[in-house]
Amino acid sequence: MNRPTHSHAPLPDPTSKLVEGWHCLHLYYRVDQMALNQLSPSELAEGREALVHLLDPERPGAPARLQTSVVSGHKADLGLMIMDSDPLLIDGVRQAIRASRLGTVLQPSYSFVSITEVSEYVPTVEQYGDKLQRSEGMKTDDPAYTAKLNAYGQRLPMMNRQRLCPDFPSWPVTCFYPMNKIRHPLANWYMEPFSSRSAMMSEHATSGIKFAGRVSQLITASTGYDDWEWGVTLWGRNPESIKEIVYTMRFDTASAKYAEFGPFYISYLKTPVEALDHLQI
Ligand code: 76R
Repeated sequence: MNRPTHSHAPLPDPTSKLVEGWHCLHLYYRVDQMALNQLSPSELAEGREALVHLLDPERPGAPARLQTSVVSGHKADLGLMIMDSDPLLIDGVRQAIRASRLGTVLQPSYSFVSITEVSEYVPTVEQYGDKLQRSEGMKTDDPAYTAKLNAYGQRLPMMNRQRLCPDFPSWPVTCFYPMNKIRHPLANWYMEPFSSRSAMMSEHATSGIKFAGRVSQLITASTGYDDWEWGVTLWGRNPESIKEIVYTMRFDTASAKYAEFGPFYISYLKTPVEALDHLQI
């Protein structure tokens, strides 16, 4: 973007919205059985109804994206993934849960705050062309080269839209975990030149593309927003693909040498009604 830099130029209006893309919040809750036991049947019914409405992604005023899942293991019972251009609309869901009849029942166990981004390693059309010449030895006068370049140029705006304002897949299994690129004296990602980081991310992308149709990934950025640098959300067509992609990527140099990971949450997509039924609320 070309913004005038002389001192009299007006600055953009202060805003909590991003110039492009969305805010993202992953929320995890554990059911407190003691609190649940204390609700009367009518309070419980009221709480259930309010929550089902609140978590309905189609209700008026709902955040742009809202997905509910039930979590395996003791880390959590209920998982929510929420996205919107307005961070306070997202946070409103969290506050409404807390303030509802089920607010004492659903105890927060983990959260992760991030924003969408187009990674600096997504090649521009020009960089993609350079890559075809360098690594695939294609010549610029080859019609196949022009065809590939045009196809990429056509796909790129859609791909970037999906990175910034993603549709959530409805595949049954989802996995979330935060990660960093390490800053160890012997393996410091941030001391590597862009060219070598870019080459490693290209290797990473190549290994990821093999999972097309089985795993859908969304990388959200959290440097400055949460305790890790990225959040990784995966949706799997089946459960084994999640294990397979995470295992396979451990061998990419970008992961093998430079990545460290936080807690993993594996969960199964459900409608709010199904999720509450499953949690026996
Ligand atoms: O966005 C794109 O699809 C372009 C290529 C690409 C980038 C730039 C890409 C492709 N990733 C990118 C960036 Mn990824 N990714 C992860 C993990 O478990 C691990 O070892 C790592 C966790 C998975 C499973 C995964 C999957 N990726 C990133 C970044 C940001 C780095 C930065 O900006 O500095 C991280 C942290 C990260 C981590 N990645 C893909 C995948 C898959 C499946 C693909 C192929 C997507 C496709 O084109 O279909």
